[in-house]
Amino acid sequence: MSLSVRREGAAAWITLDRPEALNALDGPTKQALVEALREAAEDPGVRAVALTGAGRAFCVGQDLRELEQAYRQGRAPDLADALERHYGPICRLLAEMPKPTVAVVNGVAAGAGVSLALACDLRLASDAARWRLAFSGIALVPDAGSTWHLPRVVGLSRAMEIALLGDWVDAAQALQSGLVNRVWPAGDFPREAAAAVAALAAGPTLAFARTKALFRDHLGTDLAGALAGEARAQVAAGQTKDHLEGVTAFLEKRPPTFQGA
Ligand code: T3D
Repeated sequence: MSLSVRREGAAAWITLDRPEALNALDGPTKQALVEALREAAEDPGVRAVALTGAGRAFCVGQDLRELEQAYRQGRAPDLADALERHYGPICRLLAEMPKPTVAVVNGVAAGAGVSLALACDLRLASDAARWRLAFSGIALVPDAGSTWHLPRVVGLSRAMEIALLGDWVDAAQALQSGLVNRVWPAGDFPREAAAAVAALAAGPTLAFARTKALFRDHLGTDLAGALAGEARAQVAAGQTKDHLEGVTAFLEKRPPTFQGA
């Protein structure tokens, strides 16, 4: 099996599991990822989703051996199918998931592997991780949402640098540029990342879902539109059990216990 899913409390952990190919994305892995993300999105018991890789890599992007025969015969491959059936849906499922999504970047990330991490809400990284957009190395444009996400995450100038110069980005550079949110030493990484994911899964899930949607929607909205969107979302958030629990817990001087409802 090229992908595994396990539950840790209310968090779904999806592990790309082709360590011998550095978790390159072949057809079955991409299809399994689409299905795992759909199930996580629809399961109300799942309140956070973590995406990680088995072995020394997070994900090195498209499996370049999948179309080896066509390439060796000098035939141009049809890339539309993979984008429409897999990369597009995977990117949207991660970005639009109604609960937090976290890329737990344990090791090397390249090509569409970087795109997947960028589609997540947060990126937590081991100091052993390194990043390369890599598309230019095979004369392609960045895809799977990375032309949309990367400039928004690190700014246009840095995005151009990462895409055009094609250098490796190490953990320190990734942290400095905002490409990742947290970096831990490799030895501490599994424990620290698990704790961060567990904390998100114990959070106010509906408020998180609305927060994600507001940030994304308001990237293309003027201030008046953003204020109106916030008002609509806040009225709904104010009706949730978790809002009542949050305020009650504050008044009772205790930590809140959110149910994601
Ligand atoms: O086709 C389409 O649909 C187009 C869409 C493209 C989207 C993309 O993602 S484009 C970018 C694709 N990714 C890359 O270009 C990265 C290719 N990999 C590398 O450059 C290197 O593997 C790394 C620098 C990431 C790591 O190097 P290293 O020396 O640590 O490991 P390695 O020996 O190169 O790799 C270990 C194994 O993984 C090796 O297999 P082997 O020879 O031991 O049987 C290698 O072939 C395999 N592997 C690494 N990357 C891929 C891969 N196999 C298939 N596809 C890969 N992308």
